[in-house]
Amino acid sequence: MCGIVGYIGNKDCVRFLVDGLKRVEYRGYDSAGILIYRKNTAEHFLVKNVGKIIELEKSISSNLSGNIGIAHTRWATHGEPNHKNSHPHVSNDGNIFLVHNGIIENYTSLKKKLEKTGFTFYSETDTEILVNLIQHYYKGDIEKAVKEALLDVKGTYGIGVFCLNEPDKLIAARLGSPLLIGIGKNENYFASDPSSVLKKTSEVVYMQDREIAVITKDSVVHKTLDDELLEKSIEKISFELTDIEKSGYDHFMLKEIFEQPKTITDSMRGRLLLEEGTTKLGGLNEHPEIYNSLINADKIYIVACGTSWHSALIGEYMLEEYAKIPVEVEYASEFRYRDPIITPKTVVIAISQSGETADTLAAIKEAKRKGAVVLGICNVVGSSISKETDAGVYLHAGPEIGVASTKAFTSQVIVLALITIDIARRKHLSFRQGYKIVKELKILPALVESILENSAVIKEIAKKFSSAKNFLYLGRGYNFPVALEGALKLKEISYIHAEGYPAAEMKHGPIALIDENMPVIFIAIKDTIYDKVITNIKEVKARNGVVISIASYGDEEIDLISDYVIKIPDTTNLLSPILTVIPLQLLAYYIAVEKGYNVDMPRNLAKSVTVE
Ligand code: UD2
Ligand code: GLU
Ligand code: MG
Repeated sequence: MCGIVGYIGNKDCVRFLVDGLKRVEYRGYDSAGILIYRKNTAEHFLVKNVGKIIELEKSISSNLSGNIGIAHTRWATHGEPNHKNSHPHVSNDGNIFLVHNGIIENYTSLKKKLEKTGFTFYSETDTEILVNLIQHYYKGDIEKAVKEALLDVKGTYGIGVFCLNEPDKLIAARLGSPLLIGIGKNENYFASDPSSVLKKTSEVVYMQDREIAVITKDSVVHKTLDDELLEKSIEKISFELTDIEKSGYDHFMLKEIFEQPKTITDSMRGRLLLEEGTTKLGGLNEHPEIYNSLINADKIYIVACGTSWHSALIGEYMLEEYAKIPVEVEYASEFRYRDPIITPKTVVIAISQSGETADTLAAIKEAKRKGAVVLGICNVVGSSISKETDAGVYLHAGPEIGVASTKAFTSQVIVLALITIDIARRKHLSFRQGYKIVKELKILPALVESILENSAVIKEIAKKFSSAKNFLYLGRGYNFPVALEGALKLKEISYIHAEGYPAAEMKHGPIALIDENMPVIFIAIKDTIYDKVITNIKEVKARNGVVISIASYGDEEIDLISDYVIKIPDTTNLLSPILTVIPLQLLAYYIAVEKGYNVDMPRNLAKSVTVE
């Protein structure tokens, strides 16, 4: 969840490490720390601080310099976010330093063992156990000691190790937490995310589970934990520096909301076949046997968490309506533990922006153990889920940095629509029907653009309601999951309690909450269930509720029964979530800004949830 960065070379690396941490700060920002080694004086410096990287920066003295270093930004799992729990952690003898991303699950038993041999622990972290376990095995060869220690460990880790006795090398290793090596000239780097090294190099080697790397300033040796030498290939980072910068926007989240016309286009690029009234997904066609399993499946499970779970629900509606395959959407964490029924014709689709979501990864492993074909829908190329799945489709939406997901959601819905149309067209969907949807897909980016151009209206509404204590979001059909997503966005960044419901469910309970202080957001576009939604709006108005409607251009009736209306263009039913969600993303964003919160780094959250 956190971020780690390391440098070894001849240059001063303090700035590089701090900037590298800033690139991944959105993943965890409970505390940060840095260990710097200065070769010519053989001195080392350990600086830590609680809070964001800026706090660390404040504690770094202006004359701190060195040519080897490891750095960490933490998302606390074991022990509160205080100074002593911050990384880098140091071994009892002061010789070994460790940054760690993940969880050492058997740390209690390891701790007992180490305590018996005289070790003392100063923090509450699992990480401090590991650094001392490495000391325990250390007999003058740090690489060997790390390997031996890791063979005792259960859990997940991406680690960077520095040993004062062997200051010409850094050790990196991974199991379950992402890690890569950046290749430079007379210097090398490691990082949990490519964005941390991109300023220096676009050439990286992605590490896989149970691999270890010995990094010097001019060499990198890759091995398995069992000491087998590995030939690894160098890959190019697929995005550029501008993709991970705010480019003039106040927040990454706002940039990412406004980027959606482009990211939606990118998710569809090369995948629309208008002349044939269908779509084509290279990632599935490349694996015909796997894809056939999906086409002929008699049941699909979609497993996901959070926002991806909401896109999965939309996928369920699409696949059942058009591809006519029964779909069940499960929280990945539930799926894993409840012995799901997997038959030879069951296919599992896992959705995750980061491709590192621990719950989803665990669900995939469980599904595979039971013999299911597993497909992935991920954004991050080369991520653990993309590697673990039999085949899949990338979103190609570019790095998403705002903690609250926006552009990944719309791209997930796009990809689910593309898969649905291709399968449906192979079955019974007519050319005319397919053509109509593909044509709508083509103009979708322009429609999103037109909603974004009207953001001022939403900003005004946000100002009026920023002090509300509760919000209710209601929608039906394809827009029921959008109601859930709108409520989640508000919770995540504005800390306002919000609930999403299918509009008709309101009268089975939530209606009791409605009074003049309760804003109710209705997704009431002109679709097949429009009339039913209008009835629901009237029910709210009859109880003095305040109604904010997301409605279709040209709908005048809705103006009469709503207090506020946000008008958006129409599209075909299954694609409507891509348009209806945009005002809800903006509303949550503007309310959070109005309340003065840190939109990109909401409290207690982290971008990719790599712990279960
Ligand atoms: C590929 C290239 C794209 C472009 C295009 C041209 C990549 C990543 N994509 O896109 O850049 O050159 O071809 O036609 O280089 N996969 C999984 N699990 C997942 C996601 C993907 O196994 O969760 C696999 C997928 O089955 C495929 C590969 O990763 O083998 C790339 O998937 P994609 O969706 O990017 O494929 P495509 O053809 O759209
Ligand atoms: N489990 C470690 C801790 O709580 C590492 C957490 C992280 O990945 O940031 O310190
Ligand atoms: Mg179903």
